[in-house]
Amino acid sequence: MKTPFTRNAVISWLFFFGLGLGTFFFLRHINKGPKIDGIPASLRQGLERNEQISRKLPVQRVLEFPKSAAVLKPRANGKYGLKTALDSASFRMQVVNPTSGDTLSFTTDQLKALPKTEVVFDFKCIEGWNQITWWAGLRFSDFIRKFYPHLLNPDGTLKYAHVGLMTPDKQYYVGIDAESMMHPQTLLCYEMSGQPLPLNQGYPLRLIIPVKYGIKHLKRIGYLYFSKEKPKDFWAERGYDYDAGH
Ligand SMILES: Nc1nc2c(c(=O)[nH]1)N[C@H]1C(S)=C(S)[C@@H](COP(=O)(O)O)O[C@H]1N2
Ligand SMILES: [Mo]
Repeated sequence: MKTPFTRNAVISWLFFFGLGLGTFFFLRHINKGPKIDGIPASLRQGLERNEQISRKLPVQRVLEFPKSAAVLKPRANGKYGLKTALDSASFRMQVVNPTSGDTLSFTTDQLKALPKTEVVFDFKCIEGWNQITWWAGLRFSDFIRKFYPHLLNPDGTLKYAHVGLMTPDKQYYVGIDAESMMHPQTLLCYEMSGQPLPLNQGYPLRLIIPVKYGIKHLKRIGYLYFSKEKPKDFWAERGYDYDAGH
């Protein structure tokens, strides 16, 4: 009769016990080491290596859907930078010109004069939910071509590697690679589901950048700037992936 304690069974148990113990000490070792922006340095380096690889590939277009597929009232998520009262009459998007240092202020009416572009796509939050939503605004690339053509290379790419955005109170801020910002699906957005943006979803102006996770879709754009270095980023400082593309 066979017992559960055959030689092979014992070897297997010891093998898996050793593997578990090894994993435990390996993870403990990683966790005790130096941290970069909230996570172990080796994990951060892993994220950065992924980012270097994805930077070498062109940013793809995300799939678009018919408007009928969009939810009517998309869920609102994240209030950082929206807690300060909004004075809509004095609202401006302030853009710093990196060559002259001058700041230009844009009203939403000035921006609405540019061609209106719509996108219906699957909005994904890193918390694990997603929904098909419908947005309208102007392409960021159209904005640059109209107001900042001197910031473009002859091939149409931006001369600066990154764009930074901040809420008017500077409590929420993101940094985005220039290629994703100049992507044709990236909008300075003023409408959701065919209506003006609700206050908690970024009225009067927010970023919609379908090639990135929700964390990068900054609501209530107060400041926009161009940078050679990575701009500071609220969630990257708290342990998340800086790139947040998908
Ligand atoms: N100003 C600001 N913008 C923000 C956030 C925030 O906390 N503050 N949260 C982000 C996150 S995590 C997500 S998922 C989306 C959610 O957009 P929604 O409220 O329109 O669903 O907004 C992003 N933009
Ligand atoms: Mo999110």
